[in-house]
Amino acid sequence: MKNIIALVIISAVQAHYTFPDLIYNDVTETDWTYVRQTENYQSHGPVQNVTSESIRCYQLAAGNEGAQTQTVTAGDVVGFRVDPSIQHPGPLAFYMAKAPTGEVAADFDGAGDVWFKIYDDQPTFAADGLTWPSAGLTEVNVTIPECVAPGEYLLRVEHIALHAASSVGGAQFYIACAQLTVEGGGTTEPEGVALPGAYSATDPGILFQLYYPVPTSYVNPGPAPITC
Ligand SMILES: *[C@@H]1O[C@H](CO)[C@@H](O)[C@H](O)[C@H]1NC(C)=O
Ligand SMILES: *[C@@H]1O[C@H](CO)[C@@H](O)[C@H](O)[C@H]1NC(C)=O
Ligand SMILES: [Cu+2]
Repeated sequence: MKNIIALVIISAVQAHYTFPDLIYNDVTETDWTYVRQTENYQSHGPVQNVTSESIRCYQLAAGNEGAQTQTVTAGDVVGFRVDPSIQHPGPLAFYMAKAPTGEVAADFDGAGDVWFKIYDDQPTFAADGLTWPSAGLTEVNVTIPECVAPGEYLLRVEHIALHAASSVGGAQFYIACAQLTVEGGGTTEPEGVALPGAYSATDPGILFQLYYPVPTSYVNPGPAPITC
């Protein structure tokens, strides 16, 4: 009993989170059905080394880890449940990576210059501090761009917690990847970046002083989101 109480207190203090379930057509899947199980599935802790392999999908193990692939239509909204909620301040982003022709998402490791961003957000700036749109959310979602070519994809969610980001390695990355078959769509196959590779620990949006003096701008790390 004591141990359970201690664990509860520790997890409350740590305020960490995971993205275990894909949400599609208002259905929230059970944990790790369409999302590759992450290394932090128990601890809920973050990735802090942006050059480590963990920055890609934070996988517990290589391969698809038994995850299934959800079929969606380009233009649809797809979400992730947050366990328990976005508890730290910082930007939310989504990336996609298309598997090479002939390879299914379940076999795709996401290596190479394959990741393109489809969404990121900005805080509102006020004299008393920054407010992020994702604060406190228990689910986060994104529209699969209508123009992307149909095919097999990984969808990567990333929330960067900035509360301790004023020292190198202090930013906390919460990440997960789901497997999608995208139907419909257009012909766009955007240029991609590599993960790891796209981020440096000293990027202005990663090494960032959140509190005082109160910032008046924020530069999202990585490429700009694609536009259709
Ligand atoms: C980050 O990860 C890279 C690649 O695995 C490794 O070489 C480096 O030592 C790590 N840095 C820290 C601070 O752990
Ligand atoms: C997306 O997430 C937001 C914030 O949780 C929610 O208000 C909205 O209803 C969601 N949209 C869809 C289509 O699920
Ligand atoms: Cu935390």
